[in-house]
Amino acid sequence: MVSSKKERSVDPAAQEILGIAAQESQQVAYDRYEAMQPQCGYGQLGICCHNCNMGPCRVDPFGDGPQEGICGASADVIVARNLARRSAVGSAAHSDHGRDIVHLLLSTARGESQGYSIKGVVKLRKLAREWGIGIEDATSAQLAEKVAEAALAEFGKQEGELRFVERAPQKVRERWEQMGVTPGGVDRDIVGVLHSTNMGGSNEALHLLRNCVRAGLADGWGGSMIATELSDILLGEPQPLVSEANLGVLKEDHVNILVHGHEPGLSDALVTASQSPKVLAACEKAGAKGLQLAGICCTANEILMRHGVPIAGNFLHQEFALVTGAVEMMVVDIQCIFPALKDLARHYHTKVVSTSPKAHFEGFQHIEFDESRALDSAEEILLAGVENFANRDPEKVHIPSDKSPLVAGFTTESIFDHLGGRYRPSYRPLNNGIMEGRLRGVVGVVGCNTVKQCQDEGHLEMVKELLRHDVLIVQTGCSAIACGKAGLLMPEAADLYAGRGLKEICDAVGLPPCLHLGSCVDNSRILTACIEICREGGLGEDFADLPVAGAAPEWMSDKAIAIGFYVVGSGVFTVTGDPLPVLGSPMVKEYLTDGMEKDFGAKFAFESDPVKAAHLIIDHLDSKREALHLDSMMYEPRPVETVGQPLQLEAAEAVAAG
Ligand code: NFS
Ligand code: SF4
Repeated sequence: MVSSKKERSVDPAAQEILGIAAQESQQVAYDRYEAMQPQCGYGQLGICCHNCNMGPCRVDPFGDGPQEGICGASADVIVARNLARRSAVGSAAHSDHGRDIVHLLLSTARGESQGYSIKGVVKLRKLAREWGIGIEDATSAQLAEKVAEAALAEFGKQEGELRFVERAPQKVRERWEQMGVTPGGVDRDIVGVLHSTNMGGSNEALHLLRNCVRAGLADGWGGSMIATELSDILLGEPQPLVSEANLGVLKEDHVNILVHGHEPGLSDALVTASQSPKVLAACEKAGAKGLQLAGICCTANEILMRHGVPIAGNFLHQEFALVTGAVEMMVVDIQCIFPALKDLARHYHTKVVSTSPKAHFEGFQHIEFDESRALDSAEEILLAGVENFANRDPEKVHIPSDKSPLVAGFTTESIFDHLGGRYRPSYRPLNNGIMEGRLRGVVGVVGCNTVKQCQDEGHLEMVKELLRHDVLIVQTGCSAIACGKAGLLMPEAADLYAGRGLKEICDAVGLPPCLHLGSCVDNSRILTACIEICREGGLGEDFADLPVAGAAPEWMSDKAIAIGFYVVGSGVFTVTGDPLPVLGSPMVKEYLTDGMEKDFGAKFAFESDPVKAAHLIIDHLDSKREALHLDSMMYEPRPVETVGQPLQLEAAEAVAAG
């Protein structure tokens, strides 16, 4: 039974493309998902182990068959061990990305890269001060070299704690200390957690679950935070800007080149190279009006945040983009890339080019990106894309017209400026808004798309329900793109979706009700924003006190597991759509969704209905508000019937007043 287009995605561009893919007999992920049914129940429940060659072993969830593996590992241990591995893999992915940024900053500081300069000087000086790196009259390059060396040492650190641990509130650090999860070195923590999952290693579920947190914290307060801070230093601190999202950003009369993946180093160089006279001349010669660069997934978010390059789509759009028949080249680096792209590339004329020494793909062309000649490398890649314009088959071109304007480029620091004004930057208005009951709280809605849910529906339904209840939304990753495509990242969205209190705040300071903070490593910006909220005062001194929460309604990647563990491990309640793969162990499920709170100040909830999930969050925010003795909410939630229509307060009041 093939699911309908509408069951697959709420995005009209996606629905249109799914129709075209079917007409042209092209498979996309949803088709492979259906062919995969039924999926392995042991895997879904997390009770399959192949950690040694006596296995694979599985535990019978109905109690008739084996209740432990050949070595004696229980379902609890197997489930927790599998989860710890996945948390470590997610942490490794973000952290290895962070490491590459550090190397690029280092080579730029030493004059060994091409086309990069140190753009975030303010942040560089701030971080140098924070880390006690002081050199009298140092140039930016000298300071950047020292900061990069110190950051690099965070990965291989063998003693002590990660430097960014000092940023965490005292109470959070005390809990980590008690639980033995304070991150001490990015690589060391990840290796330690992986080691614990080796056959005959740790065989206590609770210990393994603490290791899930430890791997996560090494990501959030280590690899990801380093990635964000050093990307800002090297490539510039994002500032709010306007752009567009969805497949309608592709242009029929242009050469369309997409970047997909995660590392900002390559995509940033492609942005620079896309303006080179040589590339533009090549476009003209090829008979194209110009070059349209656009992005998919998090590398898209990186160049959106810093250059306003439009977004072609989120995770599941990687295949849809090729089905437009109008993409000359897709340049990929690392993470979230479907190897299946090669099949669509064969049917259409698209060249798919892998560029990272860390990720090669059968059937893609590999052109390795060399940062010592980044601009030349980027130019060569683009020229090969332009050349492919001649191979485009006009018969196969179908570009949906859908696209939406959006505002992106928010950071912990730029929210500051927006809220308090450039001359009095402060989180005070935000804290006051929460304290006086105009805002219920702040929620991070983040994460992926998955074929297990209707694309974007979870993100959009949850966000709209929260907005209606006066919750300010912060976003990253594919969730931000989902909301961008749907118009929720515009200031006007406050009028259409926000409750009255949230709308008043958005109108007063000119913010959209959903703030796009960047890529998934930029979830670390949510941590630093929470630090600022605590520091500003009035809402508690611990993340666990704050009326805040996290959500990943359509998560799919191991990176999302690591993020979940550092967010919950830092004291912030988090709801996932699909449950984590732990249902084969009632004990593990109970710990994650309940017991964890006494150890870490927060817990997970699993709820696949996005509106119900939003209400779990709303109840959570209200309980935190109550514990803080905050004022009750100033206004009733916005009535459901008015969602999506302009809220004409003045007019409504005038009528009411007669
Ligand atoms: Ni995050 Fe980004 Fe998207 Fe999920 Fe993949 S792109 S790092 S993992 S799918 S949000
Ligand atoms: Fe089986 Fe134990 Fe080996 Fe896992 S580690 S495969 S449960 S024997």
